[in-house]
Amino acid sequence: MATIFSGIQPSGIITLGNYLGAMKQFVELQDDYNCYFCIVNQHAITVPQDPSTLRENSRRLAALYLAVGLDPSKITLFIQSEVPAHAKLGWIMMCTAYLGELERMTQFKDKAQGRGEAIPGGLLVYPPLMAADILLYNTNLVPVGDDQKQHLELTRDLAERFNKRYGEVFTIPEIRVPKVGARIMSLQDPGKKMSKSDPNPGGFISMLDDEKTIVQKVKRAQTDSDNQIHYNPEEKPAISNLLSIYSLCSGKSIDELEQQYQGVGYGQFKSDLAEAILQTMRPIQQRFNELYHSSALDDILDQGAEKANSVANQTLQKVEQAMGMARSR
Ligand code: AQP
Repeated sequence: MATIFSGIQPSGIITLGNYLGAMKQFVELQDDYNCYFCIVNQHAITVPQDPSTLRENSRRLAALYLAVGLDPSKITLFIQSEVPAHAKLGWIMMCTAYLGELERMTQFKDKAQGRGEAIPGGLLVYPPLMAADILLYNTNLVPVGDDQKQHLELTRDLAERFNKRYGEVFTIPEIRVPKVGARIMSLQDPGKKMSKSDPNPGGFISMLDDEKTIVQKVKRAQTDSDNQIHYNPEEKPAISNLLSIYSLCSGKSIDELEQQYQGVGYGQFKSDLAEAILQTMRPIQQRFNELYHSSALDDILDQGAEKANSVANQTLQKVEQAMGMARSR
């Protein structure tokens, strides 16, 4: 069975964008792949985090992974910092990467902007740590949103560079990006992707927002100048984004939705869209509430860490052996 690895940062409460772009695919894949899903808290600390909020968001994220439909008897769910091999291989991948290629990463450029001299070093070396996350599990496929494509290409380059120098140690992973929903945009600025750490909460729908907040956020979402419900991401980015969200939440195709809303105004469209989002979120939030305080969640994370440690340590051993870092007796 081929292996999947994917991670999400507990850098806030995950958004509908994270769900539609990443998590929804995980659920579809869990029966056919050997799956590792990770709460990447070491990535989250590449920008400052409040300790109690980080702890809470990590637990929330664990509960949400399961609440969306992942089955712990089929998948391995764990917290990155509980598997020390990630940081160890991360260092080796940092030594494999070149400064120029790290500086070219668009996420680094975006996140470094406006920080003056106080750019955390972790922002620059985020991609080699991500490469380590993936390579430790001999991953064949990485399901992610469109924004992570560049990091994935770098992961492949680093793995190939390492294999060329030290022998065939790493499996070269493929990327899987969904056809629709790969990049859900901000509700307030359709030129920017929806992000859980957006300082403007009107830009994103959090997976734990209450019903009133969701309805309000959809009502206030930006639209385009004419009053037509038509999919055209270049000319009508705002309404096209809402149509993608509607399509993914309702299961109706974009063509079907365009037909349904011919001659209908934005008001009715938005109120139906809010209802489609609520129908997607209600069962998830209900399962979340059951799981969040349960000790079963800790048991699942303990078992996940045990399994992940055992696989990751084997890969790390191979790497250290190949590089001459393991002592021979
Ligand atoms: N807007 C999005 N549309 C589709 N997919 C998205 N993803 C993120 N935003 C969107 C996908 O979600 C997964 C987890 O992302 P992450 O938490 O590791 O980091 P990120 O991509 O930087 O996500 P955020 O929400 O924007 O986090 P912050 O605000 O902390 O930077 C990935 O598969 C990602 O592609």
